[in-house]
Amino acid sequence: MKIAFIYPNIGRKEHSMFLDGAKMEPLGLAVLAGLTPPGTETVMFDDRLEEIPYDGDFDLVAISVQIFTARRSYEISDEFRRRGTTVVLGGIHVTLVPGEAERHADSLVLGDAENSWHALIEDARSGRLKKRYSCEPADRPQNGTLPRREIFIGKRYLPITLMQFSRGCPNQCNFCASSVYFGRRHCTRDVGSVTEEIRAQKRRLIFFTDDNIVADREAAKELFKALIPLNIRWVSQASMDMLEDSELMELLVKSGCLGNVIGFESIGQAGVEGMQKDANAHFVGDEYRRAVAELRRFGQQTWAAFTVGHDTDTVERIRETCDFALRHKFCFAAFNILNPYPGTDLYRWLERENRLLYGGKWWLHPEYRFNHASFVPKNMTPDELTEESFRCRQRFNSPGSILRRAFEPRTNMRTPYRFFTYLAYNPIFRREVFNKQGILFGYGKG
Ligand code: B12
Repeated sequence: MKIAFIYPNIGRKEHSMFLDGAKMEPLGLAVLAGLTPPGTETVMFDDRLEEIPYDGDFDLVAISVQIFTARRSYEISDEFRRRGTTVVLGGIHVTLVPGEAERHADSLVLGDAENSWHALIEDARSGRLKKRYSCEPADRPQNGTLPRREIFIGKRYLPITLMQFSRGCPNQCNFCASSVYFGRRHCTRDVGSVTEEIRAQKRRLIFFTDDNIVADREAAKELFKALIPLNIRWVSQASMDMLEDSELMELLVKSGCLGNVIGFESIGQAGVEGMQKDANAHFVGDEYRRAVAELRRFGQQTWAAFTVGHDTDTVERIRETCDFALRHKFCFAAFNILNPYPGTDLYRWLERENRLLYGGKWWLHPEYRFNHASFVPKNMTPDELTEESFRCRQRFNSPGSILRRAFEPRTNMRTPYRFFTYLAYNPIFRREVFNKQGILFGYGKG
């Protein structure tokens, strides 16, 4: 049996074959390949980097779908099915809107694949594929197997290894798709399996793609202790309440953490309360001064993530958010337009208030463009929200800003390695700002 795994693109710029720019390895597909029983041939195609071979001789095509790639995923699956190839769709978006996805697939996998992938392959082999395979989020991500990274060989990815220690996050932020997918569950892998995985690959720079690597503080401490002798450098995502535990922070630093994506989201108390971001509640009162000072003391090269467009935001407030990020010289920052993902409280709230644009299905709409407002904000027009958030990205990632932030002594200038990382990755993210802004979803054909 031969399975083709596919990671779809968001869309592409007009007159361009692919969305150029540096790409990271799609970990989920290597995990799926690792879960695949022996004796099954697996290949992977990354739509961001290469053509999809629709005429390939595959028994099964397995596509990973996120909301931003849904339109393109359906184009690809429709084209394969038109040619008679069986397609299975899985991933977070499929799980949140199965009724939509099933129109484009022979079979759906809802939830994590760990407990259903074997059964699906057996059924496919014997010609008894079911319409749906549902399973709860895995108790032990990867079920003790290791991702099969051979599927990435020959593709040009950034030299950083993606890996996972835990899945889920106990916080229930009202806009977050992950918290709907996982419920309030958070589960971890065995630490021994993680260290084995690190040793089994060559790179020393790891991106733990956890939703919140410090969600279970004791488990995180166990992991960090085990990482110390491995002498790696790593980044991940974490909530700022980790700063309440100094032992955790000291171990995090010793284990080689360069910094984390931290959801600051909003610089005002009312904004944080409105979105139910409990992890920030203790820190937002002084406009995050203590949090930023602590992060610096620990040498953290923070990627500050903001969401803009909340009911508490105005145009002025969004500008202040950017000023805040520039003032604190974060290593990186994201100014994401708040996006109503189906299944979230935010989506239901905006739907009730009749504020969703594009018929409520912006991710499928032929005119919706990446990084554009998909709902009517309370205190500005949708266009103002689109423009202001783009302006934040332009200001924060301007050459002058990159230079000014470079010389922050306790973070970017702490060691030559950190300085190099800063200088290597900032231009990449600057390019991404312009490459992706305003592209349409999908290619408009298979
Ligand atoms: C790492 C990551 C990134 C990396 C991408 C790395 C890469 N390879 O390119 C970076 C930082 C670049 C990134 C960017 C973005 N991301 Co992102 N990202 C993640 C994150 C944190 C982890 C994904 C991961 O590696 N998971 C680990 C693997 C093992 O799990 P998995 O892929 O989910 O696969 C498992 C199951 O889902 C299932 N499965 C998945 N696919 C398939 C397919 C089949 C056939 C089957 C059977 C099963 C199956 O089985 C797997 C094993 O159990 C997720 C959060 C999350 N929890 O998913 C957000 C997440 C996927 N990202 C999200 C978003 C919004 C974005 C951005 C659009 C942000 C922005 N505004 O710019 C961008 C654009 C993404 C793009 N396509 O270009 C959203 C998507 C929302 C949604 N409803 O789909 C998420 C869910 C975050 C969130 N909290 O809402 N992201």
